[in-house]
Order: sequence, then C-alpha cells, then structure tokens
Amino acid sequence: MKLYYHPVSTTSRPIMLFAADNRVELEYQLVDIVAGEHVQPAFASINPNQAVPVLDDDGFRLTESSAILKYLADRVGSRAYPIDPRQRARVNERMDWFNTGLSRELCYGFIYPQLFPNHQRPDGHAQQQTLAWGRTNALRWLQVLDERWIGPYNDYVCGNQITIADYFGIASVTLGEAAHIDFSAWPNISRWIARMKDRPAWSVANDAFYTYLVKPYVNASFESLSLQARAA
Ligand SMILES: N[C@@H](CCC(=O)N[C@@H](CS)C(=O)NCC(=O)O)C(=O)O
Repeated sequence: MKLYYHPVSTTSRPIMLFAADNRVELEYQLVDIVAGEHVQPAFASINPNQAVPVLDDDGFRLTESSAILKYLADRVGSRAYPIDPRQRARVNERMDWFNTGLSRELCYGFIYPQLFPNHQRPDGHAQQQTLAWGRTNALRWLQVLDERWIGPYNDYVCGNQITIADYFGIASVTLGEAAHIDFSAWPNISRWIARMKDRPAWSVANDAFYTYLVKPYVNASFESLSLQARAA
C-alpha cells in the first residue's frame, strides 16, 4: 500500500503513527505541499481535493485521513477500531467530533490563519474576527475534550483503550504547539498528550513536525488561547 503524504501534515501524522504502531507496511510517497506539488496536474489527478493524505491499495484510492485510518485498522484487524457496534460507533462519533468540531475551530479557525499565509484572511479586521470566533469555539471544544471525553478517569478519548480516535485527534491538538498553546490549563488533555507522546513510535511519526513546523515558529508571536481568554 502506498501513502501519498507530507510528514508535517496534521492529516498525515495520525496515519504515520498508526502504521508504525501496528507495523503496517506503507510505501511512503512524499508530496511536497510546501512547493505546491499537490496542485500540479499529476497529483490533482490522484486527488481532486489537492491535499494529502491519499492511500493507494492496489489501485483502490482513498482520501480523508479519518477514512484511511478506519480502512487500515480494518485491513490489519486492529483492536484500535473495535468491531462491537456500540464501541465502533463511539470511535466514529469522536472522530467526526474532531473533524467537525475541535479541528475545525482550533486548527482551521485559529491556528492555520496565523501559521499559513494561504489561510490568512484578506484584511486585518476579517483576520481578527476569524481568530476571535476560532478562539471562543476552540476553547469550548477543548473543555469538552478535557472534562467529558477524557475526563479524570479515562486514559484515552473513548475510555481506557487506545483507539484510532486518539491517533486522529492527537495530531490536531499537538498542532497547537506550533502556535505556542500551553495545554497545562487542561489537565486531562495534558495527561493524554503525554501518554500519546510516550508511544515508542511517536518520534518516528512526529519528529519532522517538530523540526519543520514547531521549531521555526519558536520566536514568532501568536494570539493567546488560554483559560483566562475563556473567562474573559
Ligand atoms: N479532510 C482532509 C484534509 C486534508 C488536508 O487538508 N491536508 C492538508 C495537509 S494537513 C493539505 O494537503 N493541504 C494542502 C493545501 O491545502 O494547500 C483529511 O482529513 O484528509
């Protein structure tokens, strides 16, 4: 199976970590999204969305990182995607929640517009409104993640077993490190981040992210996202 990917991408990192943890053999095909390779006809014909990741399993092409994780987990019979209908529904629920809730507001609404010029709004007023909206909603979803999904008693987002929802969500949350978000205000999220980072394959899947996205922005300034902002 071939994975078209970029090692820094928030949507490729979950698949790299899952594949490394589960010894899924993938042929990694780098798509240089920084140089714009994804918008060139060669890749656009593979994925009309012009985005990574794309899985190619013997000609069966699959886009969407959430769908790819589910497919790979099924292919290798991973316990991280339970077969029991209710347990599986819970994992699906949390993955949809990350996609349409936390990731949409935290990554697309608050971090990307500050990190990437192509996500920046066309004028300062629009940018400030976008960030204000993203901040309010990201804080809301982080509170749900901290207090309800993980809470004080769970190790992971669906209980005490790791699932593909953890692989999926951890990349979006740790993207916050590039924008200097201090998660210590959310104790259960912090505990979960530490647990995920303890996985032996974490560095294999994430070193490039820290080298090429977190480190270059270490002296940049970002809008804050803190519990104080939530209280304000
Ligand atoms: N919903 C898609 C999003 C894919 C996506 O946005 N990928 C980003 C990398 S994180 C990308 O390729 N961006 C290129 C661009 O938008 O220019 C998924 O989960 O796979």
